[in-house]
Amino acid sequence: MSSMNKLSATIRTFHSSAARFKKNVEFTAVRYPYLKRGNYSFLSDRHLGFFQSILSPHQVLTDEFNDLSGYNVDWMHSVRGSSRLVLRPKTTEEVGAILQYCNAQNIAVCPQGGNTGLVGGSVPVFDEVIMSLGLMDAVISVDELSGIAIVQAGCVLEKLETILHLNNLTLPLDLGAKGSCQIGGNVATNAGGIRLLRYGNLHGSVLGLTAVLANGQIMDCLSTNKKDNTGYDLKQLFIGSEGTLGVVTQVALHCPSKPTSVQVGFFGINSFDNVLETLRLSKQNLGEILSSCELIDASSWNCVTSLLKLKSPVNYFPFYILLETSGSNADHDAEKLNSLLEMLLKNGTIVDGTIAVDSTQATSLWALRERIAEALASEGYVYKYDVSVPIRQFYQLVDVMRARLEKLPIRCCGYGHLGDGNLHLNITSQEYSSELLNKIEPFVYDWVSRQRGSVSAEHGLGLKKRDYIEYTKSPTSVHWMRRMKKLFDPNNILNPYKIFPGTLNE
Ligand code: FAD
Ligand code: 2HG
Ligand code: ZN
Repeated sequence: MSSMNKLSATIRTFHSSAARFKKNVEFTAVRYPYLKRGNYSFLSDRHLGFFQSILSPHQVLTDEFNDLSGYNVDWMHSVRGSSRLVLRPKTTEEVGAILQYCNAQNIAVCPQGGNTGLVGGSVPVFDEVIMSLGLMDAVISVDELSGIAIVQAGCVLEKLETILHLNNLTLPLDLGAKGSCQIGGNVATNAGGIRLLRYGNLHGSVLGLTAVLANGQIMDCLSTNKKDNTGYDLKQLFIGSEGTLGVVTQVALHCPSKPTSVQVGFFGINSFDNVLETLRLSKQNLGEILSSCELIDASSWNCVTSLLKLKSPVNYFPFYILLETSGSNADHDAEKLNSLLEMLLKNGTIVDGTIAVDSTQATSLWALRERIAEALASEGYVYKYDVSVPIRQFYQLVDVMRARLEKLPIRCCGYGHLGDGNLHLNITSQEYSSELLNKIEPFVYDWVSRQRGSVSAEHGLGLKKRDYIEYTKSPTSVHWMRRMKKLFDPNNILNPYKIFPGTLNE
């Protein structure tokens, strides 16, 4: 055991450094020629004149005077739209006026938060107008007693977390992109992340929201009641709707008390059977203080340590588990974790490990997990699969894909939210290769479907996964989703080409 000390409360400030590597990103319309532009209006001077009449100059960015590539290209540098206009509303009413006009003029709109999405949903496919929520970043209120925060949608997650901490509260969600992603984007994707194991997903934590519908109508569901059984819970429709049903402008979030004692452990493990045993015993022995249980395989560990030059306190193992506990009594929590570790070491379930002694060490341990996506992105093109699978089959898919792809990719690795059954299978190659893609898809989805998993556990469908929705959702469900989309957005102006296969306005 490298060290076994208790860690006082820690505020992790790790965030995405958005892998902005200079790469020439092919236009989506060129890479995927089967995508056809919908019959939308082309942007004219008259349209521009209208937007300029209701917004200030800094709220209207055009390609004539601005570099819009940061808005047109996704974080992974894998898709690229050709929008010529970015609108940056500051209020719900401005969002309403913009959408009302776009709907009347048949102008397609792509809502955008922090643009950290990983499925090509946050950028236009063709020339959709981008509605960027970044100027709507106010924290409207925080109430320590009720634990309720009301926030504008464009507030960056890390900023919100800092303010919550000042009020002895914390966020019910946390993810590696927190330095850039926005709470509205999180709600729109129903983001999961590393605390879902403890606090559940946003369907439970969001108490209310305001959304602007495609026709500009403002839907006020900004309730702050924890309990409200008055008819259909319409806010749920917008959670995970990926900008296709409405634009989220405000969110009321239920926030837990900030833990005063946080401990982070990092263990090396010899087999996947022992990974499962570690999970079982951690759940059993840590109970209510367990806040994360993340898996890293040797290939992901290699990538993050060698490409980002991160130091690992534990040497080479086939698997690593990062465990986090969050509680309110440091002695009690440390005693629980220490006796768990003693047991795991004694019975040979884990072979080596460390517990962070302070928040700096905890941050370094978390970096080994949270910066994997960034490390992989630096390797070239990344084929990302974010799947739910039964826990016993969690790692099988990685082995299956390695055997199938042999030497074609640079790397085929697996990591993710073990405690939630959410595997991140990542495959890298130097450049985008349709040959490799065709060897992966639809095979990978077929495999997940046979396990009765989900083809997208937390990243959503966006553009890249939309053709596979029916692999793990029944045709009846998809039929009713389409009906809902038609009802809320009959002209299909909101984030077209996303979520559903084909174009809805055909
Ligand atoms: P964007 O990427 O801008 O948009 C995502 C989708 O939401 C798009 O379809 C967009 O149209 C829509 N949208 C955005 N804002 C609004 C709005 N206000 N109203 C309506 N629609 C809107 N995801 C996880 O679930 N768990 C993780 O652990 C995780 N870790 C990540 C780590 C890294 C390093 C990176 C780069 C990404 C990670 N992600 C993770 C993915 C991503 O961060 C999440 O999907 C996040 O919720 C997206 O938020 P965003 O503000 O960047 O939204
Ligand atoms: C994470 O958990 C993110 O780190 C990204 O969801 C996953 O890169 C991925 O595949
Ligand atoms: Zn994840």
